[in-house]
Amino acid sequence: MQLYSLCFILDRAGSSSGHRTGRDPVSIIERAEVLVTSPGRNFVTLRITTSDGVTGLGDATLNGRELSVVAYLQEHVVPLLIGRDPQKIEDTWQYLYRGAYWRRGPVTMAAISAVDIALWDIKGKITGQPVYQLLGGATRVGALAYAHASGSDLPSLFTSIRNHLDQGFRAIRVQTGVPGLGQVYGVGTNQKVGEKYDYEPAKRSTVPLEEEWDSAAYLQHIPAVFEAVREEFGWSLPLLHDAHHRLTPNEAASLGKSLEPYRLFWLEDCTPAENQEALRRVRSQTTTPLAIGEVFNSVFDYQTLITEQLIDYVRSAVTHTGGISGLKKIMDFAAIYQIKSGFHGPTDISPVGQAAALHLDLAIHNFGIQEYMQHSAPTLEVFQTSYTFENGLLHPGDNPGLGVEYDDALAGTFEYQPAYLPVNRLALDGTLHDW
Ligand code: GCO
Ligand code: MG
Repeated sequence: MQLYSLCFILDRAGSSSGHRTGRDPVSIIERAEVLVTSPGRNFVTLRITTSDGVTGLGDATLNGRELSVVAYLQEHVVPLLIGRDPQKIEDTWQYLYRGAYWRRGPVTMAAISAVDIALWDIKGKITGQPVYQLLGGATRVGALAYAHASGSDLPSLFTSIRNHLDQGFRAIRVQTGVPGLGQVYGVGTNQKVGEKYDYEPAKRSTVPLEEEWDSAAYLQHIPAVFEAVREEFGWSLPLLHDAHHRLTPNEAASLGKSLEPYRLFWLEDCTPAENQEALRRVRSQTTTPLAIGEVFNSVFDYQTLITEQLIDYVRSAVTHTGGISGLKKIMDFAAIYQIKSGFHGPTDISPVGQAAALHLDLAIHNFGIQEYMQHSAPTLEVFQTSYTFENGLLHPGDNPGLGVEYDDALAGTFEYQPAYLPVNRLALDGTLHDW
């Protein structure tokens, strides 16, 4: 008994991470820094450094709630990382997930995602391989990307679609203004010919801005928009649309039906995502393909949706579902049910998160499409990326790891500023509605 205890103590002492899952590490995690910058919008980045001087980056941005993840990482994760073996990605994932006792939730999962992504970056650099090679290698030459096009009316929507086609996009998300309503989700400033799409819903402000909503007006308007877009741009262009969690199951079923003639690539977030059963009603009524999941953070959020084949696309962010390791598991589960990926890629996913998504896109067999909203020039100066966009396809590049560098000096010139996503109220009587 005494001998056993002694061995145990020696083993613990021999392993600086204090656990027994194999050989002693060659290097250990020496430092983990939580970096906040705001080149036009807020980003939170975790940088892990090993005792060999290898660094890895992870994206910990949770739009509008950034500082909660900063605190979670700083207070409860960074102290646990120091001394651990940077090569043990899965063990660290389980240690942070099961070890917290309080499972799931966007803050916890954004923090775990950042650690996971940073450790994949480090493993890539240690082995000299881009991350997609470590995930099994490329199963395609690039990831089909879709752009955001929008306009307050049809002529400005058409200009926006043309601008994106001119840039090489081969799939387009279509959002428009709704007659009678002011600013609505997804509609940026009207673009002129050749001008870049500009839409940032998280406005810098100490309180959220308010938008107004009317589901009946929206349901009346949208089918005519898609009819006009099909007439103008033909039938071969993949078109997507985001209803942003606003409809009841019955309204969503009716929208899906009314859009069937225009053969959408997908209808996204037609109902509030937390009620998985709601999708049964929608699914039984329409063949319009459905995508859901950008606010999910674990495989359990998808359990009914995947096993009952209620959706066609997993919309999750690699930054909110436990990183590359977490999202890969969801996609392997989804593959059994012929459900594909459509990973979240708006500008509130940092270039580090976008790169992580691209490595996964390239490696998984059940890839569908990748959202690509394109970051601003200042953001791409702080985060220098190796990913490319050619012929409508994204590629993560072949640098070891994720292929993203962080410019500390420049990042330091952009201080955090409070910013909130809008809230939505019904135009009729001011009732708070889903945004
Ligand atoms: C999308 C999303 C985003 C979200 C944003 C919130 O489909 O890209 O709906 O536009 O609104 O990520 O932070
Ligand atoms: Mg969306």
